[in-house]
Amino acid sequence: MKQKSGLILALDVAEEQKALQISESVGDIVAAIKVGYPLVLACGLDVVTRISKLSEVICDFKVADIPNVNRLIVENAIRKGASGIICHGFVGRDSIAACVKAAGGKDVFVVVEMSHPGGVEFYQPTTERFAKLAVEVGASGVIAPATRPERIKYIRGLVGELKILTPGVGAQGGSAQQAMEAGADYVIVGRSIYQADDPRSVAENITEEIGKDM
Ligand code: NUP
Repeated sequence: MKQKSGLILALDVAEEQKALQISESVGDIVAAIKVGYPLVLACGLDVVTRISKLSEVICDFKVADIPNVNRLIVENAIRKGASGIICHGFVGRDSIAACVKAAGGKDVFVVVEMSHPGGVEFYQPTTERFAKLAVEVGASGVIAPATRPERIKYIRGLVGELKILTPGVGAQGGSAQQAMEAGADYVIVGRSIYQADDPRSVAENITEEIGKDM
């Protein structure tokens, strides 16, 4: 990912026209646009190709299957123009390694702790193992919670130079600036941007807020 800014847009809308409109308006100021099931299940995987003309695309498919199926999912996303993919950490070394191999040099980000309250239940006790696994299999980075900046700091200590992408800013209560100060490389922001009357101006405000610390 080219570091155009520290902001990644999570585009969880379900209408293609709206998705493309927002992508066009912020494509030049975000580092990437993250596309997940809400958009792809509504519009089909070709939406990835269309958005990839406007921005780098990260497919947040939270891939969590056996190695062979992980490979098939990642190959599909990359073929459609994704430059990165997000997979779950809990499926184990072979499944994550299959994603890295199938990505063929494109970015793979491993979830090591989720941002919602339930993220402390099963993910948090095992974060250290997932983070070490991400390093060992050659992932590009990890997903860590902006809702718990102290955990970003802790995870930074485990993953060294790997990229830390952090969701949970805005609607989930996290602060972009605090997340960056704790050691994140990118904040992932969805509703605060795509539900705003003027998504571009919100995106600009966030890039300015975090820009000071980069
Ligand atoms: O732990 C995670 N938390 C999280 O919110 C891992 C994620 N991938 N996400 C994603 O980030 C979530 O699927 C959504 O697309 C985005 C946050 O959106 P919002 O809360 O800013 O609307």
